[in-house]
Amino acid sequence: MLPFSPSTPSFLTLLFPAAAKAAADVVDLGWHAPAQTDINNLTTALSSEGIYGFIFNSSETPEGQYGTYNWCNMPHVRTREYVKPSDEFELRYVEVIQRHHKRTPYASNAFPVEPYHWDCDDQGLFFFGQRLLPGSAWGASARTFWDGYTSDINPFVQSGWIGSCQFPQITSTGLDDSWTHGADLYGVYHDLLKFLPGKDSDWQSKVRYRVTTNQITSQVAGMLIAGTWGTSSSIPLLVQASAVDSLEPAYACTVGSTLFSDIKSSANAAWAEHLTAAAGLYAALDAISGVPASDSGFHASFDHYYDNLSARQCHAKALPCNVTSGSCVTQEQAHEVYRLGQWEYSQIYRDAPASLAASVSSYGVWIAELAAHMRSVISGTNDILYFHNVAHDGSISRLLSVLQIEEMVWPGMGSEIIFELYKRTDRSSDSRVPPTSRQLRWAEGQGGFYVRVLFGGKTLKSSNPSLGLISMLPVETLLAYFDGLVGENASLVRGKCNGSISL
Ligand SMILES: *[C@@H]1O[C@H](CO)[C@@H](O)[C@H](O)[C@H]1NC(C)=O
Ligand SMILES: *[C@@H]1O[C@H](CO)[C@@H](O)[C@H](O)[C@H]1NC(C)=O
Ligand SMILES: *[C@@H]1O[C@H](CO)[C@@H](O)[C@H](O)[C@H]1NC(C)=O
Ligand SMILES: *[C@@H]1O[C@H](CO)[C@@H](O)[C@H](O)[C@H]1NC(C)=O
Ligand SMILES: *[C@@H]1O[C@H](CO)[C@@H](O)[C@H](O)[C@H]1NC(C)=O
Ligand SMILES: CC(=O)N[C@H]1CO[C@H](CO)[C@@H](O)[C@@H]1O
Repeated sequence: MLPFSPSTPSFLTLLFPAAAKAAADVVDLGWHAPAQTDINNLTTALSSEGIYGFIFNSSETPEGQYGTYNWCNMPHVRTREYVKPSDEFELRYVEVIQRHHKRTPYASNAFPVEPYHWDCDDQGLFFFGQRLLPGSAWGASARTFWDGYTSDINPFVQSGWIGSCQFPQITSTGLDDSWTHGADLYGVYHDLLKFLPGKDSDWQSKVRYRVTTNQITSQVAGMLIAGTWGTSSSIPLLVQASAVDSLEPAYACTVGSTLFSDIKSSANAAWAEHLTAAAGLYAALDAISGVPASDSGFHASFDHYYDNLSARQCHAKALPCNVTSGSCVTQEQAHEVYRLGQWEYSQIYRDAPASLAASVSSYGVWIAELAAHMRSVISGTNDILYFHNVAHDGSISRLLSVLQIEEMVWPGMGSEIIFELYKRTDRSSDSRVPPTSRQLRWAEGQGGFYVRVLFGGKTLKSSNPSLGLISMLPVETLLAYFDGLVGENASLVRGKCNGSISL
């Protein structure tokens, strides 16, 4: 990778010239391999037992085990476990990005014959337009909601799942998880840290919520906001146009798509090896499900089987059986699917050296938006305290890839990454930021802003030596890393996506 050399004076250069220059000169923009663990070890994925102590069959994580990976409801910050920084650090800004909570499977992940129902008659999807202009002669909209049903007359049967849900739709218990998630965030950032304003204050001018155009993110946001603020009033959800949305991400990025396809192709020896080694498992699952061996969607990766099985288990539904032969998917087969799914996510987003370039190009716009939010807080031109994004596993995975997380996992339902921006207030204090050997501390006494990144409520550890354990990292280092990869205001991203800027 080329060292980052800004051609125009950036915000940081103007505000903290020495710090920004030092950061740009020394920050490491290269890809660094993740740690070797069971998750990215193909032998373990294929031939161990269980699923590494992870939870796949309930949203509840037993007390005392909170923080454990739970596919149905990933850990997030809560007052009980939250580690409060020392008093010399004053919180100035929080940006949260999370995956939506648990849902039905997607239509594409159903087996050819789906005798099982998923019904959603116990909830309404409220959907209506209403003028925002005050004093409109036509008044407020009725609170209309979608009431899914199947017609006895309609001869066209939708392929895939049957039932009154949309596929996908956040389930009722997934809505409950969303509410709890919101309440827990208020517990930490209001009750514990006294950072967010109270429920009866003008909190709406201090916070922003953002979703993708996939409706399930709005379903989560409504419940999350109610859980946080105890409100049932009208709240705007920021959303970009569906063809260019950076949060999902949905903007066209040919180079990024090609890099990801190459990782998931026989051109990648590790990928080819895992599919070959899993042939027996595939044959067994196909015989039960009736999925033809020629179905490329099911056989390009374990994604579809994983979603089909895990969505059922998270909702306490039995593993599927073949009504003709009577044989059923066993728990051990399901666990092997889950282990292989974890291995695949680590391969796609971390182990493959091209993963960084693929994620940088396809998620670079959101990265630049985050950087811009932090810059405007630092320069005092933004009084938003809290920005909350509701997104997808593809969003969280790309962000973990850009941050080069040391141990990649498939981000489960409700997975949460938080960026906390602090200002160090007490410069005379003797207490020092604990130095980590390879992190750069040149910014001490310069801007005085520091970042902590939490994943699943715990400090995120990066394999990139410039980032390391991202706890009170001088913000100049993180911004120089982001700028070097995507450019300030995403200036490099279109070029990286269309191949006019080499990666
Ligand atoms: C992968 O796991 C196997 C079986 O536990 C072990 O023998 C091997 O050393 C591991 N590979 C790496 C690279 O850690
Ligand atoms: C969930 O899975 C764990 C481990 O596989 C098992 O011990 C537990 O009994 C299961 N719980 C339910 C409700 O099936
Ligand atoms: C069930 O098993 C039979 C016999 O192995 C197979 O022909 C069929 O495709 C399987 N799937 C379903 C959904 O019946
Ligand atoms: C980035 O965008 C912001 C806001 O639009 C602007 O103030 C700033 O000058 C831009 N920075 C660069 C380097 O173009
Ligand atoms: C590729 O992106 C660059 C940088 O934004 C742009 O100037 C150029 O027009 C784009 N080329 C094509 C073929 O879209
Ligand atoms: C693997 C699996 O669960 N397959 C199932 C996917 O879900 C449908 C319906 O729930 C089952 O019929 C399939 O067997």
